[in-house]
Amino acid sequence: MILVTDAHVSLANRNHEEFFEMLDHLATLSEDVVFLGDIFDLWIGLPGYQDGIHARFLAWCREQKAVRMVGLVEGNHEFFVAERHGGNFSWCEKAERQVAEGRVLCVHGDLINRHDLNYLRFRKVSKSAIVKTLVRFLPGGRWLVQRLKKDLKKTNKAFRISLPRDEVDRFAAERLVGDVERIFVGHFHQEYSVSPRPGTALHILPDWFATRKVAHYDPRRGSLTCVPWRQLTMLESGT
Ligand SMILES: [Mn+2]
Repeated sequence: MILVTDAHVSLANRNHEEFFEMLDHLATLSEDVVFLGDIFDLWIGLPGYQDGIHARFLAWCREQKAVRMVGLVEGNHEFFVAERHGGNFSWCEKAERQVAEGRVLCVHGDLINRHDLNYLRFRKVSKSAIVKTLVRFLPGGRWLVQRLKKDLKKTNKAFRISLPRDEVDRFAAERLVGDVERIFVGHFHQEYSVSPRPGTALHILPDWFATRKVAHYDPRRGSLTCVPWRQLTMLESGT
């Protein structure tokens, strides 16, 4: 399977054309695809708040789920995607999903750091039904979205700079139990791996936004490679 995380695609970031170029390429491969969240810099899955790039992405997923597994875990920059657009994916989750017969856990990662109370509070409010209703029905909805963008920048900054290693290690130890032998995490924009027990590992994957890398994981062999997406063909022919 191919895992893509933290692409932070937006017209302003000028990375949408390359992102869709990558999707075209992924469609030529035989791999399942998991999007680990924050694929878009901002995606509010409500009528009137979506851009063409969101619709284009959904169309790709809808088409590709017929020939492969296409999954999405919402990131902290994505709102109401699971509940409004889940049908476009093989599966779409707000927080996490186990795949490969339960042996692989996919999470975005924004809930790992329990010490980041400001953020956890913000997440609760911004994803709540009340805010959803406000955004939908009040004329102030647009303003609220601008505010949301600012808050996202603020809440993300502090904990992105330093990886909360203790919290990540704790999460790995707590969740690498039972059938789960691998955990894939995005969100932190830096690579990190920890193995609390032999045969188990949690991997924080590189963000597509800065590195253009994706992860290739083979559940049968337990092998993980992170490469720039343009090298995926070589990887395919090499194995
Ligand atoms: Mn994130």
